[in-house]
Amino acid sequence: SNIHIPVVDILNLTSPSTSQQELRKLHSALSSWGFFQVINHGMTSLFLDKVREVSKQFFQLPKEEKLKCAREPNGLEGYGNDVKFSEKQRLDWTDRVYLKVHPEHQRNFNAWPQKPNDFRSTVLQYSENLRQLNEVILRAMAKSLNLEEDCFLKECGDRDSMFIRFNYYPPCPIPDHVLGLKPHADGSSITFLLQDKEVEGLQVLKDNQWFKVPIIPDALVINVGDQIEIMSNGIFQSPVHRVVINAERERLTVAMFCIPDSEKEIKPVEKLVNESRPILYRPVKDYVGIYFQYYQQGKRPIEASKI
Ligand code: AKG
Repeated sequence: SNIHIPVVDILNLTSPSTSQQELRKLHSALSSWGFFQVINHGMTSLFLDKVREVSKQFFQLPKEEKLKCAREPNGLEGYGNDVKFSEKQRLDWTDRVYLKVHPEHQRNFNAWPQKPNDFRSTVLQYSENLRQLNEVILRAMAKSLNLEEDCFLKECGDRDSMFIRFNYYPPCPIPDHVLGLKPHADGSSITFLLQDKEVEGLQVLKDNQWFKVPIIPDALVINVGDQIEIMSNGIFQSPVHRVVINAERERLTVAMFCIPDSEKEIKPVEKLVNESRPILYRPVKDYVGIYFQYYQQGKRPIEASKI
C-alpha cells in the first residue's frame, strides 16, 4: 500500500516566522515514518532532470567506458555492483556509482565518471545545493524538538562528509525473486533521495508491513539515518527500507548520505534525556565503520549502540 508521508514545504520552514504547523508535520513524519518529502527546496525541475539525465547517460555508456571508473577490489568509490562479502549472499539487482563529494579536498576524481562531459559540474552543483539544504533541515529538526536551532548543526563541521550514490536498476526478468536493494536502515545522519520520475520501487517498513513511497516528481525524499536516531534519543526513527524492481522498466535514483565526522562522538542530546525518557543509546564513534561490520553479519547496526 501507499503511505501518506508528509510533504514539507521548505518555504514554511525558512521564513522568519517558521510555521509551527510545518514543524509539527516534520516532527510527526520523523517520529512515525522516519521519512518525508520536501518541496520548494530551491532546485528547479529542469535542474533535477539534468541530474537524472547525466546519471542515466553514464549507465547507458558501453561497459568499457564505465569500467574506466570501476571501483577498486577493496575500494569504496567508483562504478560497480553490490559488494560481495559472502558466498551465500544474494546480490542486489543494481549498478552503482559511489563517490565522496565532501569535504572538497577529499574528492577523488579518478573514481568519477569522465563522461558525459557535464556529469562532474552537475554533480558538484547538486552536492552544494544539498549541503545547504542539509543545514536547513537540521535546524528545522532541532526546532521541531524544541531544541536550540543549531543543536544538531553545531555537531557538524568541515570534516563531515557527504557521499553520493547513483543507483541504476535494470529491468529484471524475475522481479519477485530479487531485490534492487535489500532491507536496511541508513548509517547516515540524513539521506536525501532523488527518485526516478516515473518508476516506483522504494518501500518502507512499518508495523511489519512494506509501504510504497510515492513519487512526487520535483520533491526530494528525505529520511533520517541511525545517527540522528541516536542523537534524538530514539524520538526520530531511522526507517528500514528496501527497493523492489520491475520486469519491464529501468529505474534510476540518486541518494546523498550526510555523515558526521568519524572522530566525533555521537550521543543522545542531553535535553532529550529525562526521567520519562531514559537514555536509550550509548555514545559511538566512527559509526559507519561499525555499520559495515554489523551489516555484513546480517545485524542491524543500531543495535551496537542500544543500551
Ligand atoms: C540507497 O541508495 O540507500 C537507497 O535507499 C536507494 C533507494 C531507491 O533507490 O529508491
